Amino acid sequence: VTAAWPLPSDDDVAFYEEHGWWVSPPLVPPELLAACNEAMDRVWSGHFDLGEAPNGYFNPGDDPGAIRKANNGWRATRAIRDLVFHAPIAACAARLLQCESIRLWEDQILDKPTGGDPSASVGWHTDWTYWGGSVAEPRMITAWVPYQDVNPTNGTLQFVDKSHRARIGDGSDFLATDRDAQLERILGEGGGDVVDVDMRAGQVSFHSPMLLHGSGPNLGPSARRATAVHLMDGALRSARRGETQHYNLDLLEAGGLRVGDAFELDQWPVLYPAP
Ligand SMILES: O=C(O)CCC(=O)C(=O)O
Repeated sequence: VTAAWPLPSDDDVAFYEEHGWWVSPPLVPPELLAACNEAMDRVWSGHFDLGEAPNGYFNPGDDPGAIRKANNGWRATRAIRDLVFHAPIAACAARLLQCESIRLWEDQILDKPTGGDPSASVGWHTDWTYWGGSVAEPRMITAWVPYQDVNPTNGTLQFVDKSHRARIGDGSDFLATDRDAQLERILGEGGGDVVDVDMRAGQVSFHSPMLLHGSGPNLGPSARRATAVHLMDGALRSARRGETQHYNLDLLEAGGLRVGDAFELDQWPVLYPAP
């Protein structure tokens, strides 16, 4: 069976393993991105067409220059749900992670207002900093889906190339705004190669949970919007380690599973093989 979209080739998988990231050809149709854009407007105004508020949604009165972010938009609106379930995304993730099945871990909807405010930036961090206390292994991957073209001007995603091999943990902070100083603190003298991902709307970038990444302020003409679809190997087991746990661990136990079990509840739907 040939897929209706281009899956990562063996060379692409090797690139992902070496660099810790990979950018796909166009995978998401413009109509779906337009629907997500409208859905994000509705979420920020407090309207959830699937009935459930995402967690941490923006409140009117919050700093208008700062980044707006909410988790699990797929439970709040049909359009974001369609994006999270868009089959090519999880199919590419399965190829890159080389696993049999993919489940959703969570999504994040992200809106970076224009105006250049440093509080719209995203500090350097690894996703593992936030997830590693709750899962057994880093068999996870993020698919980042911008709703419009992205470039260094409008605050595209930035990766420290190959940093997934460096096991960087300390100093990772999504909320940091002193990004240059932060990067120096984390990487020390030698520094690292920062890659600004330049993408056309419809492309998807994938990164390892161990890869250091962040994004700068938005100096473009309009908001820079994206959904990060955080995915895991469907067989990944939960664990409890260190001091901080992700809220998914509480949800797993509240759903009647035990720490050590895989995340086999509707909260974490199987996205590949496509349902
Ligand atoms: O949208 C951004 O700038 C940050 C996204 C991010 O941190 C992620 O996708 O893991």
